[in-house]
Amino acid sequence: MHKTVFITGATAGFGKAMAERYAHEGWNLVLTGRRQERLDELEKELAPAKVHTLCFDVRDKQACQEAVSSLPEAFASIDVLVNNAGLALGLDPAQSSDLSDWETMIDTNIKGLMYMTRAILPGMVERDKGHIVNLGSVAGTYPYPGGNCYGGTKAFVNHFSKNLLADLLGTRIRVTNIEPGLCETEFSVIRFKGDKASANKVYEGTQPIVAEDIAEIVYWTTTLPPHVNINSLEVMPVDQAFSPFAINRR
Ligand code: NDP
Ligand code: 8X3
Repeated sequence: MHKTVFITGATAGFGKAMAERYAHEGWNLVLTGRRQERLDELEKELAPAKVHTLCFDVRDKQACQEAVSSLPEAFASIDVLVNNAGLALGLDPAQSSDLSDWETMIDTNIKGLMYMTRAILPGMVERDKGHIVNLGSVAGTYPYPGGNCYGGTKAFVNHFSKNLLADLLGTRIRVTNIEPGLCETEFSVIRFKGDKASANKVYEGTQPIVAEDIAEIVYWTTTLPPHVNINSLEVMPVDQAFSPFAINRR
């Protein structure tokens, strides 16, 4: 019996690499994103893997619910949900950030993740089987200038993940929050709104994590013996570390 993984945001970055990883291991895949042409391309690339694509915006509560209830029987028993769809917008200080960017991050990273979880979790509880993997971030633990709302959304993901575990005690359902640091995907191009020069600077002269690294880690957390739960996993490139507190001197 094939297992089924449901990955949100599979059209790029971590989500696409995870789709490739799980397909390689013979899983059935439900892949989502807002760009149908990319989903179609990915489905072709992953053949002969069994793939079901769903094109919708995770900010749309009804679309999330309908996507899950529309699943054909072969894909309806989800073993792993990866809440990966998400983004950062802007790196301006809070006082001059664009409020609509904040709303988009909250609607996607927090509310979208909640909608998908709420749509899929009852089935997992009924089957007493399942694993929810959330994409948090080091930004959810460590503040940095310009991280403001993005970091806030990922702090939510961290605490929401742990609170899910509290509710799910007594079931066989696992919950994991993956917290990556510097990773090269389309993330920075989106953050800088298409400004590729600024995006490239983020990774210049260093060796960031790549999407395949995260895919491997996520795959590993979901294939450990069923009595083992990785609560959270923080991962940074060797080329990234911490700074002392910043102090203003007058
Ligand atoms: P990418 O920009 O490469 O991919 C983001 C994916 O999310 C795309 O497939 C995009 O699909 C999807 N997505 C974004 N908004 C929506 C939406 N409203 N509805 C549906 N899908 C959406 O970024 P990453 O792969 O790097 O990011 C994946 C996750 O990892 C995010 O949650 C991010 O915050 C987190 N993360 C990233 C890090 C990094 O440095 N790269 C580090 C730590 C965490 P489409 O546009 O087709 O809808
Ligand atoms: C992405 C990592 O440090 O750019 O979540 O916020 S960071």
